[in-house]
Amino acid sequence: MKPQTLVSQHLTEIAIFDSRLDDLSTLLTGLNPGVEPLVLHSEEDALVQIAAVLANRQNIRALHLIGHGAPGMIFLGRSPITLNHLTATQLQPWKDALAPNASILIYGCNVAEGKRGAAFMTRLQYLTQAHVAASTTPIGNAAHGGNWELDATPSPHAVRLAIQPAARAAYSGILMALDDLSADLFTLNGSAVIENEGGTNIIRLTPDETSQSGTALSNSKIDLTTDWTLTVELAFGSNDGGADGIAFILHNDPAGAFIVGRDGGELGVGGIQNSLAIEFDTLGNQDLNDPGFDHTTILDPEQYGTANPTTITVPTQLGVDANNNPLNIETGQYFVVSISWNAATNTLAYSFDGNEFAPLIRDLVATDFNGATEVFWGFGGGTGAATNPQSVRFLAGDDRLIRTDERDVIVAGAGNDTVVGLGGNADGETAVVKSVM
Ligand SMILES: [Ca+2]
Ligand SMILES: [Ca+2]
Ligand SMILES: [Ca+2]
Repeated sequence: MKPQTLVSQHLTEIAIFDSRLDDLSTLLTGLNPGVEPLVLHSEEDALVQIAAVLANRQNIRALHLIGHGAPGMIFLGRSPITLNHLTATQLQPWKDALAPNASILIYGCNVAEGKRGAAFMTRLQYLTQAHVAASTTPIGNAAHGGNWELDATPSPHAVRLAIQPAARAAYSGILMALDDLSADLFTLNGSAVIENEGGTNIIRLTPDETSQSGTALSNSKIDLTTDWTLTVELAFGSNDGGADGIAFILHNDPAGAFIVGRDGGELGVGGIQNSLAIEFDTLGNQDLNDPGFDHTTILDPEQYGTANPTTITVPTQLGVDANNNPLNIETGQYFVVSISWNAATNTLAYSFDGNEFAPLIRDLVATDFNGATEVFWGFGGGTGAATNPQSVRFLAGDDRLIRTDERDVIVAGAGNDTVVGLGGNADGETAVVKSVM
């Protein structure tokens, strides 16, 4: 036997951390002796980084993945690893480096939860031939509802945590991705992805690239026979010369949550049927009769590309700046947007950064939704020749956002990916409205 073979047969473990974890030093210093730490760069693809580290390695006994989680996904590096990323090609370096009967332990909240989580586990196990363990519940500090038990595993003896008990007890954070909100709520289409931004997970509707369109659409419908209020935060990028903006949409398109509209000035919602939108528009399109300043209007996305006007209410500036000029919203900051529906008076009202606009009073069910009293809701974004990164963020711990009953996560990747055949949407269930304010 050659000496280098003896060296390579030294069994080892690698703990791979997402750099954005709170209190990371507690976890790093609390590793078992002999476990190699690797902290991933947040701006680079995790699978590429892990493959580089595993290249030419053999007999790795355990890989520990530590990052924020949600059902069927773990947030490592630039974007989350979801079922769509688990391919034989991507995981060949893992398979080559792992020892027989090796373990992959995933420390992220709820990664193994539900059908989506189970499918993620099964595919990872199949492609790596390792024992895979993860949790169906939150991981982390007990005060936040967490623990450190990886309860989902086919082989409990293979679950040997890399982080020592004292460090687990001392860890203050929780490895939850989304404040129990957006992953369960939305299907992401087109360019939309979930990204971690300074420790908070947000939906990036468009990257800062040309000709993008993305939507985040609810998996459950919202009921127009009840009153509701939605409150979210929107950001439009920081290039005033950029474009095109974000639209809130309500719709009853036959494609349900699995649709993205046209890009550019149509804000990712153009062409979605049986729909109504509120736009926050950062580019004056002459062909759409836009004013030259950043503006808002309620409009009909079906009318884009027709001879009819899209606008229903008069386009209005979103606020005023210190010089009493129309407010520029391409400042990089998040603005609070609140949208409410009064069923008795058929009134759709909304505010942006505290400014209220002319409400729309009309029978949306008959006029816009082809008779449907329950419709999908969500957000679209578009870029054209001019670009900006455009994002939706949810107010942490704020239950003014409409909540639904528990859902499988459905996340489509960039482009026109087919959503993996898991979970259901458009099953006719009604969103449960909590704490309407
Ligand atoms: Ca602009
Ligand atoms: Ca526009
Ligand atoms: Ca602007």
